[in-house]
Amino acid sequence: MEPFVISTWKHGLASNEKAYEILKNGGNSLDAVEQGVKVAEEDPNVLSVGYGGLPDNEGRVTLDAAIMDWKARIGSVIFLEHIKHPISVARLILENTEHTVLAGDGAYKFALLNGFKSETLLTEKSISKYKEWKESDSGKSKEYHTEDFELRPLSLKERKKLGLNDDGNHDTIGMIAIDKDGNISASCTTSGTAWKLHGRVGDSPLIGAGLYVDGEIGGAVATGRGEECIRACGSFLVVEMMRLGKSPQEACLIAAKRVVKMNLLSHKNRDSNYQVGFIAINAKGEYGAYCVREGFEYALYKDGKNELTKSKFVMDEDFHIGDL
Ligand code: SD4
Repeated sequence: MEPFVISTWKHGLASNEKAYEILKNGGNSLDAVEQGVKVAEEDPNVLSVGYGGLPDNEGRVTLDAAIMDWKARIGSVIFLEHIKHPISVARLILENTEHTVLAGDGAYKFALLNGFKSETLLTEKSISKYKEWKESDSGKSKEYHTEDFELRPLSLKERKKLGLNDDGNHDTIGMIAIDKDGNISASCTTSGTAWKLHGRVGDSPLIGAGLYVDGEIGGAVATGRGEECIRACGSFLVVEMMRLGKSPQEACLIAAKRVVKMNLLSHKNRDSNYQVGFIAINAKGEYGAYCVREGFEYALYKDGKNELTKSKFVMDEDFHIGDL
């Protein structure tokens, strides 16, 4: 099998570089997806992952991460503070414990016992953004995207004209890799929604929501508003659709439509202006992606090329709720 890797958003490009290097040198997909997303975790300019990630409403950076391999091994950390690489703590849970999930203080103590350092994850930039939010007194959590991100994105030309930055560092980094033996693993890691209620957990560390792998079928990961993905058991749904013979792209489309449907069903008092995106790989080595509305991009490193592609989306102008 020719190995390759796919990940979410523009910050996936740098993470793919690391993962692909491992795959190309004969490494396995589990190492690739752990080492790959660590690149985003340690980048202070990625405002939604690890170090530099934006804090919750109490000014605390609380991290969620999970990893799963083709042997159905799982590691997940929920609401972890002060640890720069939550994905590696998740990996240790997968390798060295009988458990699948550790949360909060327990996860933190487990990390310290295993040699991780306690660090401040706030940066000057994240502190200043937190202060701005506090002063704005909006009192609402926010799906944080880079300044250039809009739910209806501006064209590149328009962005350039407005002088908006183009670093594209939005959202969770989620990654799926298939190695030379055809084995699939997936990972995701995030600081979650900016200014979230203290204690809020998104989809990323929840197996079946933020990610899922069945070694015989394929793997999927999700990004976007965790609440909506959780409602639909998004990543599990993608894998189950592939089990029924759908291509990764078709499976991601079905999951994106399910997200929309479940959001509508539950929408009372809830903002419906959200994004959720899925990426997937099947065991044959095919890949696909789909999202709820325009704006989601994924990074694919395949056949020697690492490229960013705009995902297809459900809600275009022809969208009718009756189609779901
Ligand atoms: C969460 N899915 O915590 C993650 C973060 C994300 O846009 O991707 N936000 O809900």
